Amino acid sequence: MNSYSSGAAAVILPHIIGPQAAVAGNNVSWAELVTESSLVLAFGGMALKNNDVAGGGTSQHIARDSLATARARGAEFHLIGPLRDDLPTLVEAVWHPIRPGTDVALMLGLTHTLVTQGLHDRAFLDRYCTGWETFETYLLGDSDNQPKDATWAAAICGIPAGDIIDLARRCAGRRTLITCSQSLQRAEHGEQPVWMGVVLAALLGQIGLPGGGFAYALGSTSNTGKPPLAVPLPTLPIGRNGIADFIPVARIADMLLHPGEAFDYDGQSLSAWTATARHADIVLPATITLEREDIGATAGDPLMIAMHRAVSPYREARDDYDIFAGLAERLGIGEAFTEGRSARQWLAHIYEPTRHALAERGINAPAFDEFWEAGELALPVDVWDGGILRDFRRNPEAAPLPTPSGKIEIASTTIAGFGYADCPGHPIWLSSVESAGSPAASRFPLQLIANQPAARLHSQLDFGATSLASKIKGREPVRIHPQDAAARGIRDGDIVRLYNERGACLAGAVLSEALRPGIVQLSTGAWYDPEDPAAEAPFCVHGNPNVLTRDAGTSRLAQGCTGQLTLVEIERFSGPLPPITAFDPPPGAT
Ligand SMILES: Nc1nc2c(c(=O)[nH]1)N[C@H]1C(S)=C(S)[C@@H](COP(=O)(O)OP(=O)(O)OC[C@H]3O[C@@H](n4cnc5c(=O)[nH]c(N)nc54)[C@H](O)[C@@H]3O)O[C@H]1N2
Ligand SMILES: Nc1nc2c(c(=O)[nH]1)N[C@H]1C(S)=C(S)[C@@H](COP(=O)(O)OP(=O)(O)OC[C@H]3O[C@@H](n4cnc5c(=O)[nH]c(N)nc54)[C@H](O)[C@@H]3O)O[C@H]1N2
Ligand SMILES: [Mo]
Repeated sequence: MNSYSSGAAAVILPHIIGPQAAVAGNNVSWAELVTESSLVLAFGGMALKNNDVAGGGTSQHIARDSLATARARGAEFHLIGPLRDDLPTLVEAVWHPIRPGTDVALMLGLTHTLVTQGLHDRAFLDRYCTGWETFETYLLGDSDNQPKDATWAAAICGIPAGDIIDLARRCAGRRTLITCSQSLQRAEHGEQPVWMGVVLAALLGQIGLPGGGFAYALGSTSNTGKPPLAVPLPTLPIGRNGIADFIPVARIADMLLHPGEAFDYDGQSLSAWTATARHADIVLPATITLEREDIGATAGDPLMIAMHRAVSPYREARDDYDIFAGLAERLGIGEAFTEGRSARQWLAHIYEPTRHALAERGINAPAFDEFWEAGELALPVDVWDGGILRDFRRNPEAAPLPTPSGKIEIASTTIAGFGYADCPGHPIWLSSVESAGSPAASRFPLQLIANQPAARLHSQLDFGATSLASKIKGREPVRIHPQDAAARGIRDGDIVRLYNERGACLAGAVLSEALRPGIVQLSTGAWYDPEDPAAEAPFCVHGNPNVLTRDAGTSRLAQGCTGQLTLVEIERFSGPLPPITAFDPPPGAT
């Protein structure tokens, strides 16, 4: 997964539980959720709009049916999130409309309740975890005179203390599954909800059991929680980069603005990449998937697709491969890069290991040309085995986790050793610079959720009919609670201006009671359309929320993306509507 998707989680999970890839994909399956889970506590929900999408494509959309079947069996769902539609109505979830960015406080309140009522699994903590005592000191308030009890949590997260206590009791003593959407970690201190989610699951003693414990990103994309493929997928050799340095992708703007300055990352101090260009002056037009040949395949999906060229490339557009081959040629390493193969020849070449593995298993293993002709090929899957957490649960001595202690790290001496105030050695409640109650909220009182769009993937095909149909007078829709709209004289369908000290954008108002009051939601991906590209504070007339979000890392540990949450104010926009120019070619382009 890329750094945006899992920036903070990808760094924190290996410290506390083991490789993120293993934990995200392999420890709790949809099939187990259907047959085993008794209570699902979905932090950030499991929105169907996200579940239909995954890198590499999806041939089987199973989330809706899985959720429905689990519900029909009697599984109890709780949605922890500011938007009611982050779980489909068919699961009849109890909605806990939390204040965004405060999940850690709620989790602490639940944990405190479990501990003080003796409902936690002490034996599990002793056998499988390390650092409980350190954390307990903080939880009970011995270290800061503030017990993290339900009353304390309620004041922060906006969920009544009685509900927190009731929820904690419901979670105990049954097959409870804690899921944590990717969105939770895409905010300031985004490491904390992931870490604290693991701690809560550990306390309930369900980690490693079928359908129980902790599942990261189950429900955020469509190919998590599905059985692994039994054969390798066609992949290109990636070679070895001669340069070992890297930068967390969410920090790229800082690197460009402050070349040469150091920054912290996961216990290291790295020096910045010195770039000369701030904006692209040269554009190399690339084909889109419909204009080229490829193999569609992905780890969680058992169907391999021969992606034939559907339309011929537009004007001078070239495949990415041909662009890079051309660049390699100019660098004098053309042959080393292409190994003498065309794109089609590469497809045939990388298909071979898959064909070979199929043949070895005595399964239908067509030659490449046959596969290409047939258009698709079903791949076998392995039996779901619950991954490293199941093995660890069975025998923690024989199958320790790949963490420093070999156990689940409720407190981490490694992280404590980094000395980061914004990510200390155990999960902790830290308020955000921009949150309800922070000084900035007096000027910008609404919390903006910039989540993934329902009508497209990020910005892709924003000019297409499906995305355009979701717009209001050509602007991206912003959902706002009727109370907040009324207080600002905003009616459904009005064009509004969202602003804060960093920038502003236009959007079309959609009034909705599916939001907690005080929250507005404007998804990402409307093509950036600045009225004046040179303005210090950008004004996007189309509705791209990234003119409003803060470009700061999650913490010194992961430096992940924090684009999900920010503070704004909204007003009706009554001026003449500026035209949308984002879909027009830039001046000078032919
Ligand atoms: N249709 C569609 N599907 C997609 C994508 C897309 O662009 N379009 N993108 C794909 C990609 S790359 C990714 S990484 C995944 C992302 O998957 P996610 O990150 O899970 O998706 P989001 O829609 O950003 O967020 C899900 C929900 O989390 C809730 N939320 C936000 N902040 C908080 C918070 O502080 N606390 C709680 N409890 N809830 C909060 C919001 O209500 C939001 O609707 O989606 C994938 N699926
Ligand atoms: N505020 C806020 N911002 C966010 C997020 C959020 O929750 N809130 N979510 C983040 C997340 S999880 C993600 S994954 C990122 C996604 O961010 P990106 O991956 O950058 O977004 P995309 O719009 O999918 O793609 C970027 C560009 O790739 C181009 N492209 C498509 N196909 C091809 C191709 O075959 N070849 C070439 N060369 N180019 C191609 C598209 O035209 C598009 O211009 O956004 C992040 N941004
Ligand atoms: Mo992502």
